[in-house]
Amino acid sequence: MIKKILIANRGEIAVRIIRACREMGIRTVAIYSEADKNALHKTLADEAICIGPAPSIKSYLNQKAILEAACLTGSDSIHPGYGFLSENAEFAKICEEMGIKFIGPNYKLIDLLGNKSKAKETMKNAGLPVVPGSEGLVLSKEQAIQIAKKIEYPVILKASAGGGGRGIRIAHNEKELEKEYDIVKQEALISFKDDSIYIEKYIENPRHVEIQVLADEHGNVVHLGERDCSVQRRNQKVLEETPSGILKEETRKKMGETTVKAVKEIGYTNAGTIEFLVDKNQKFYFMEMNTRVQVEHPVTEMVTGIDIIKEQIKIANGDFLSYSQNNITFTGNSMEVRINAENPEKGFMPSPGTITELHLPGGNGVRVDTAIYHGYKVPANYDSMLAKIIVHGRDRQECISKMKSAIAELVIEGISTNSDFILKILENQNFKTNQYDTSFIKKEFGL
Ligand code: MV4
Repeated sequence: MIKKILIANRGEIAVRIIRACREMGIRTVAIYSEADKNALHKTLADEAICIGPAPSIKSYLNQKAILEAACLTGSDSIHPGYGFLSENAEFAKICEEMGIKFIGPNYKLIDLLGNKSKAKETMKNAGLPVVPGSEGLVLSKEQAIQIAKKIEYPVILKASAGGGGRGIRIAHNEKELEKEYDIVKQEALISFKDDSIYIEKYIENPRHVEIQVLADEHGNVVHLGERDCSVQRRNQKVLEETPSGILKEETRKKMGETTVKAVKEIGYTNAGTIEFLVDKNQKFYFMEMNTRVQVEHPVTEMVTGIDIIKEQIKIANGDFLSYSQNNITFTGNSMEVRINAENPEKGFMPSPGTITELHLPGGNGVRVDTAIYHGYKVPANYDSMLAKIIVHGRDRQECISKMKSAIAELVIEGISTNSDFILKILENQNFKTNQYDTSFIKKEFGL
């Protein structure tokens, strides 16, 4: 029985997890860095332990310090949140060996799915459609050229150890491929200490659509519909919504069903997200699987009424899923925006500092997930996300109206934020009419 969870994270997601635990009667242990001694997650948890200096590498990524904190506090499990150690297979393995339940899938699946080339092969074998390309890794420049001739340009080179848009290069012809091949190899070696790459056909102007799944430890798998995350700036999501405005009901059904089948097939457990690219002809292709809870999970919670964090904990506890596919229903639309401490006027440069005035929006169908408060000092050491504003409406139009109203109400002073930039997205004609894809921000705002 899970009785005490150490939350190996900070910020809004740590607070989100603490709240779920409190509702469930589970004790919580916060870990915090020296830069986070005034952080909300430290205050809200039942217990808190300082695990090191400000830099992540010495604190939130410090496996030894975190595991010592877990032992010292008698924590029976660890929730890793997102980022940090959440997709670190080695950490999940050590947890298991120490008899601490890692709230996520088995370390072998984290390892497998973290290797993007192996993940693609595995999911292809499990029945998911994939983009045509190399079968596994590309071992030489000559082989890359051969495959590109067959699948035709443009092509995309991807680092197998990459993911989330890191370590990818596009080539429109053989000359570019020769150049980009060397660059992606070199970058992968430096960034990931692993220069293995694969190649595939470059899908132009796709949508990024992902399916949320829950899988218990008894072989039951359900999906919670999709999230459209096509509004991104340099591979960073800015706005997410559900349902996707482009999916036909038939496509949605097929995506959900094939995803559940594949997830069952690979023996995955806990919460997971399967990312797809969807092209103009409603063809969908498996990209990557994320083995953690995601930043944008609230939009799914809004339309399904399912608490994804609570489900993660129940699954880790060995419980059966509380839902079967038949009793999962989807009501209305939901949209989320990420408010970041950054200055769009200065190339979105991070803007840490003290929040001197604060008013967070609220009201019917408006949810704010955040760990900031009046007088809080945003440290320079971590991700710049300050808050997520999530709205729930009858339809997409109502979501846009609610979001504009919520942002108009938002007051954050003392630091710069991207809230005006988000307003411009919400007022953009192509966004309003659902005519956007992953290149939307680049095309519309030149960013
Ligand atoms: C692609 C692609 C087009 N064709 N693969 C970027 C992040 C990583 N998850 C995969 N990515 C892409 N892979 C093929 N074969 C376009 C992207 C891509 C992208 C995907 C989703 C959201 C935003 C994106 C921005 C640029 C490129």
